[in-house]
Amino acid sequence: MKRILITGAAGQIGTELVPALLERYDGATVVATDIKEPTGPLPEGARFERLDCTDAVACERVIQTHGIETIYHLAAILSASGEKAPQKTWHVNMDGTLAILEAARANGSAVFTPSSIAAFGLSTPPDPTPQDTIQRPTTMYGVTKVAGELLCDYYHARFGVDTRGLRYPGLISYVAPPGGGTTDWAVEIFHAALRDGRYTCWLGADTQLDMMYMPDALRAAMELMDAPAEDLVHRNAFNVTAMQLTPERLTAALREHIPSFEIVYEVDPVRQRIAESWPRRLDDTAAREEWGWAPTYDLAALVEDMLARLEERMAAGRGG
Ligand code: NAD
Ligand code: AKB
Repeated sequence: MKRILITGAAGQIGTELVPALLERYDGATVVATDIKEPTGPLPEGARFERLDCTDAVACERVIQTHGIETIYHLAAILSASGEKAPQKTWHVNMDGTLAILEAARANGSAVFTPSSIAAFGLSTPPDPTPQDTIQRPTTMYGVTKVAGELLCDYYHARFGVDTRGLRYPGLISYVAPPGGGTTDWAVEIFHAALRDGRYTCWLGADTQLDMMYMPDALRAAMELMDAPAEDLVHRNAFNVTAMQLTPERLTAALREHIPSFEIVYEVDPVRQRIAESWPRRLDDTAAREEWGWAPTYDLAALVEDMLARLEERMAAGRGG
């Protein structure tokens, strides 16, 4: 029986990873931890514990008490929120990752830590961005993502901890709201389209970013953790991608379903600058070759599913 712990489990990814893990691993126990309570009840097989990932003693105690085999370390402060509190972002993202890696080392646990397109910067080749390339990010979030990738590599090489990770693009989902990132517009636009029929977009019409639908992101994490260790060369920072979106492109796809949908632009210079420093498209050849990564949702499939699921939730009074 698998025993899994998630940090940051009440966030955009964690909220959906808890049931996804229970579905994939029959009879698993999932300990969902966060500094805030989950917004809804947890499925059978999961339990919530309050855990600040920067508290190294508490991390080690919880991981040891539950005999945790695998940790999905999701707790972090994202890019836009990070620019409002850079020192706190360094503390949560770096001291939290160190505490989790130390607890994993003491307990023999494997660790999944997501990195991001934010780990790249203006001097990185943007389209396509190679797996191994220049990483000089300009946000505190990006700095912590590069440092986190290196720290996870170090814990594997120096202490033999089974660390693995993905560089996620922006993630689009309908269950939990995104947590203060630069790619959040691509989630907000769906809610606004259904609720108001119009969206005021803070990103430029033709600014292109890599994106992925949440079911693919969850499957990628679990498939990477299940991959035979001997097949992995990169381990902690696999580029993965599914589609490339601009506000204009997503608007056109939304109009296939909601022809009257309107978009206006009021660009936020801070988030625009961050977006322009990130890749336009990741090259995910290494992930495809080393552990068989392939996305299933393209833009059309994403839009169709997002709208249908969000409409269901709105009808049930659970979102909008
Ligand atoms: P989120 O902001 O939705 O959730 C993060 C969670 O961490 C929140 O529930 C928050 O309460 C919790 N948290 C914050 N400080 C904490 C602390 N000290 N101790 C414990 N928990 C704490 O973020 P997310 O979108 O779910 O992202 C999860 C991970 O995936 C992060 O590492 C993020 O960098 C990475 N990622 C996300 C995306 C995306 O588009 N969502 C893209 C690339 C990478
Ligand atoms: C953000 O915009 O900060 C995140 C990310 C791409 O890491 N969604």
